[in-house]
Amino acid sequence: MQIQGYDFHISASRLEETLGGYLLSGKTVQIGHPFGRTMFFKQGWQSWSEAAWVSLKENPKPILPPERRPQCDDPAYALSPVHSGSGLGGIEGYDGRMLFLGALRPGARIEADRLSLKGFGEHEIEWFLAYGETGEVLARYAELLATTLGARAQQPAPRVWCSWYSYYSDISEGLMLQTIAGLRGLPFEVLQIDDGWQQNMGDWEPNHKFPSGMRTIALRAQSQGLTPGLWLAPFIARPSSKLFKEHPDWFLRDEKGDLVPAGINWGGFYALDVTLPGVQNWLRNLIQTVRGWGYRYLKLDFLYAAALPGHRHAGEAREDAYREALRIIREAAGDEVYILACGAPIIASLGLVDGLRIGPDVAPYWDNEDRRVFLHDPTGPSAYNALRTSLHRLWLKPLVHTDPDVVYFRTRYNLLNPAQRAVLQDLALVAGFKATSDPPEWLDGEEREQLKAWLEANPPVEQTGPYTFKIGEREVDFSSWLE
Ligand code: 9PG
Repeated sequence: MQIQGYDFHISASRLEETLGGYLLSGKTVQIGHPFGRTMFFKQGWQSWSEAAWVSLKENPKPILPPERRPQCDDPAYALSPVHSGSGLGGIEGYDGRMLFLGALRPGARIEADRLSLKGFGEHEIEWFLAYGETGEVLARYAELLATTLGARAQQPAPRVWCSWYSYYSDISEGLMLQTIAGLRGLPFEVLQIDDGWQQNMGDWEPNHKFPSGMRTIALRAQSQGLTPGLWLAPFIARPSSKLFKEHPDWFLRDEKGDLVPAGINWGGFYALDVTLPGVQNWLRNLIQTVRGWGYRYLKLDFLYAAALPGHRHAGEAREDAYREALRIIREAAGDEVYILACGAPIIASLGLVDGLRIGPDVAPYWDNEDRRVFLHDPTGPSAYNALRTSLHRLWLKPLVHTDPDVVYFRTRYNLLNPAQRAVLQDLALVAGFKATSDPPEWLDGEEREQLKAWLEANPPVEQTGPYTFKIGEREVDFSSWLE
């Protein structure tokens, strides 16, 4: 069939025209193309997974070491010899436009090679097929996703202070109260406590560093006009947790009955089978508990774990199981609680969460070359990895607040040079999500003023090309930073 002057061979069980393209149906659909070994628009599975244009001239290289794969991208395709992505994908045509295929529901995979673009899923799926300018095609796809999955990005995103990228897990009640006091006069809306407050992964009660309990900090934040925010990883637990010891039968296992490893940090951790009624009740209770402490902004992390391959009680497709668990969390939290999904399957989270991390962690240094180059892992913490993947996920903006992770204004404990700090600050402006972890005490007078001005500024942002933007009167070009 001819589309925009090119010959494509389409196999699908149904094809009909829609605004800007076609709607296809099928468990598997395939589009034969004439473009050969061109560039592939890859969209990794979850927040931290790579999103980028990659060349079909080189074979994909599996991430090393193998144990890290479950927390980097969809482990089911870690060894695939074919380039692939989650939910959507495209390939570059001779004229620079894109042949695009995107699923209109969760649980889909896209593969690309020199002859075809293929979509497949665990069940019958509806797809959007188009050939056109990348920006236009992605905008139309986002419009269709809003009708099938919903969109929740109406208000501007809150300005967030997050404890992770300065103190990491070395936080305490005293430090958080001191930070709240130091933030007086800076226009933040959320004070978010990250990893380090809990007893264990799985045991979501305050540890000895928070002797007065979590309510105290929530109250202090509130009294200063800040929405209290809390980090949780509700779908995972370490084997040393009370949760795991009391309910070993709640965890995801494979067909042989062996536990499915969900990641390697903290000595390894496992994923809950979120289709079990007992687990679903536990999730409801957990969310109601932290809500009861006063938290109205929840950063929910390592969410991919609920959608890992495994044998589930309800036998549901894994992204459907994940989405149902997220729906239960949304219901328990209520509509007004802000949910930021992190380490989260992208498509399956849409419509249920307010914010979505769209890249790997930033770090106070530019590159993570050992992991990126020698271990083929573009998900390691670094400013560069965060910039690259986030820039290729900005098409999500009409559907969800896109969080490219924090920016830095501090020079203390920071290897980023001024231009590198500025590029992250601009990325946050174009993504529309402002956050930092800089403790007020670490900033000198000038840095504090710069942070304040950046938080206050609200310049209009216009995308003028794949990597170029107008921010107010400034032309910003990210392409030179992508090598
Ligand atoms: C807290 C952190 C912060 C951060 C999150 C997430 O693959 N990994 O080993 C890996 C570890 C930590 C991590 C991401 C990946 O960071 O993105 O903002 O909340 O957890 O532990």
